[in-house]
Amino acid sequence: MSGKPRTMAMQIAFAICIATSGAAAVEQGGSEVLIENFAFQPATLEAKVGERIVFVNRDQVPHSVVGFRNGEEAFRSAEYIDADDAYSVTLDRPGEIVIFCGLHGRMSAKIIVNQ
Ligand SMILES: [Cu+2]
Repeated sequence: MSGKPRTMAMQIAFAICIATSGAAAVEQGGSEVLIENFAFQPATLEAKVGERIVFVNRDQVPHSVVGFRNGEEAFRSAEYIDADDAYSVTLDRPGEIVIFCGLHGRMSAKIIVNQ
């Protein structure tokens, strides 16, 4: 087995992992956002860089999570987070993130990420 290409592929995979799924070893504690009654709870959350946020769908219908920072997409869950499923993301930089559900545009929340 040649180590090098595989190592690089793993590094890339790890970087993507940090950006999108949050399954990173750098997490320092974390917070939970519930998706319940077609709303994110809490509607506003303060968090820190490096913190892992877990979105849990408590509704009996699918939802999704899309985060925007300065009008640009910062992260996006799978198209459907099914009932009692979860999606997590690790916050990689400070700023304000507006969260939407990709399926129900009126559902929104805010995460304020502090340094
Ligand atoms: Cu939804």
